[in-house]
Amino acid sequence: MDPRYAGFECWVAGAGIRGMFNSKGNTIADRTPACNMGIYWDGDVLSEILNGTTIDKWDYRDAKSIRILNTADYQCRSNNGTKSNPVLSADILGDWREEVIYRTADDKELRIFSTAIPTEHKFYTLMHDPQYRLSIAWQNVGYNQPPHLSFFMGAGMNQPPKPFISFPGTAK
Ligand SMILES: [Ca+2]
Ligand SMILES: [Ca+2]
Repeated sequence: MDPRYAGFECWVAGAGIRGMFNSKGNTIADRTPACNMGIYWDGDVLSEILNGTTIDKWDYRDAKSIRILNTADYQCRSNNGTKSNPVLSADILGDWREEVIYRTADDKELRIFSTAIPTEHKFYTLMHDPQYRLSIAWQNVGYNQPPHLSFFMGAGMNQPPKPFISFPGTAK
């Protein structure tokens, strides 16, 4: 979320530990976002924040979240009480950015949200990564947690490895 530091950022909720940390363990911000899961939503390779029914962009200069989308504006609700998950977040359509699925408040529909923001980055879909694909399954079989790639995606990333995937009935 913060391109000034290599690797991921982390923080803790409810343990009396304040601030955001970089991958070296150094404090890089006093404030932290309300965050349940990450999501690759806009055009850059930084992760956005998926929390409840909302997707936010972390403004690392001012250490605050900026709202991109609130699916509650489209009659959607999160699941699982205080855990507040979507039905699913996953790269299931289109390019490598992730989509997110919610139920409607009346439980009669599933609604799929997909980014409309252009990107300059051209990657294989995230579902081409076997670890990510497995992550999508584990979201739905236990205590919901966000999917993770087997390679680093973020500022300063290398080109992702070419997927080692073949289709049934084809040689390669
Ligand atoms: Ca992004
Ligand atoms: Ca996608």
